[in-house]
Amino acid sequence: MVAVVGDGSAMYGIQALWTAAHLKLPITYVIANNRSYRILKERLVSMRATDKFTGMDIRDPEIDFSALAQSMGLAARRVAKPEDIVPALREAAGRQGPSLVEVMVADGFGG
Ligand SMILES: Cc1ncc(C[n+]2csc(CCOP(=O)(O)OP(=O)(O)O)c2C)c(N)n1
Ligand SMILES: [Mg+2]
Repeated sequence: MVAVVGDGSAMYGIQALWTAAHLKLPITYVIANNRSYRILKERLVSMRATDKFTGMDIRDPEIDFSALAQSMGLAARRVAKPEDIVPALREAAGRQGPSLVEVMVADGFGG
């Protein structure tokens, strides 16, 4: 089973990773890390015609989701190159318990 979630959304319930490790659930978690709440920025631009973003960056400090997952007992890997995604997913699927693949993606606003 694969669960795909944004970095911001992942922070609403990151403790679920501990539960998955505790119960040894066969789930591969994929976090798309764009260091922001991109959807909120996109909506502001398209519906409010503004690019004044308040509290929508998750950068200072940046969150290391792989380290976060490892601290809760998951095998985890950060991927920054597209060609590394499939091997990382295969590796994760081959494990018994839960794994996390953190995929670094563009934030859509130049960063
Ligand atoms: C508990 C909760 N708080 C706030 C929201 C409002 N909300 C919807 S999407 C979103 C940002 C999601 O950011 P992310 O998961 O990083 O997705 P991105 O658009 O960056 O890919 C927020 C704050 C929500 N849906 N649920
Ligand atoms: Mg995000």
